[in-house]
Amino acid sequence: MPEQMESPEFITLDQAAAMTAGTRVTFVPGIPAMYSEALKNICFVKGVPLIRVLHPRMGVDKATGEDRQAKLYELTAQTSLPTMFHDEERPRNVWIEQLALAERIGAAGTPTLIPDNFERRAELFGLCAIVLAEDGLVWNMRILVDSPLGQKYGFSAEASGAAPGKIAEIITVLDRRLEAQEQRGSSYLVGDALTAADIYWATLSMSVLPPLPEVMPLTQQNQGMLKFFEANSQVPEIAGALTNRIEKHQRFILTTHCETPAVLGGDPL
Ligand SMILES: N[C@@H](CCC(=O)N[C@@H](CS)C(=O)NCC(=O)O)C(=O)O
Repeated sequence: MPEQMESPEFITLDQAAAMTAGTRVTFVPGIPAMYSEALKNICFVKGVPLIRVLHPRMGVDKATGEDRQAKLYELTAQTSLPTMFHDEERPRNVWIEQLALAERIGAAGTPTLIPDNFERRAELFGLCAIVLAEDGLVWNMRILVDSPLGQKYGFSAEASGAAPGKIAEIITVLDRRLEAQEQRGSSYLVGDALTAADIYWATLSMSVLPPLPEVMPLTQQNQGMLKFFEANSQVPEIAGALTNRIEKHQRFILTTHCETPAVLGGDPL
């Protein structure tokens, strides 16, 4: 009998915006939205307690006829997730500023996710950017197929055609990096300890290499998304770049340093 899945509370965006204390982050219950899942893992490692906020979905509210994301846009001038509120500070909408905030407010004694050494820090942000930034692995993953989300993030036949090659190239850069690190006795991407690069890559790599249910549980809400991730791992160029080393690192980081099974809310299958 699988372990009973924890079901977290979610507050509304209005409630989150009205609060003046605590760290509030937007999620979709039951769905591992990749950037939200990564920020959740970053905050887990940094010991930052999170208050979960319902991300307003795209579209019009049937009752009021209003755009469901109008308030989100008013607060943040964008409509993606996660949005991160902390005390009365300005909301953060982009991974690099969310990471800086988590590092600053993180609990004493938790790992330093952004190296003090600037050479290592340059390596860290370079590796994170090819995964998270525009035209990185996730942006290209999203345009592998034509969808409302793909359309929002620049889908075209040409861009979609080039996406598998770019994704494979990025995976190979990370694989070569892990190989070089292994040769110097490190299981991590940068230096000799866990950094944000490991957490971001291990989490975002789920979009091309979905982990087992013990790590990412199936819910009624995420079946379609996990099937999409599974299909991505079968795209020949991507499959060709996915090594055992990549799989081992993903499993090691998620099961050793992150919360597993992932707590998503929603309805367990
Ligand atoms: N703004 C974020 C990216 C966030 C992002 O792309 N989030 C995806 C989910 S993981 C999203 O919101 N997708 C739905 C949407 O854009 O409506 C960043 O650059 O760090």
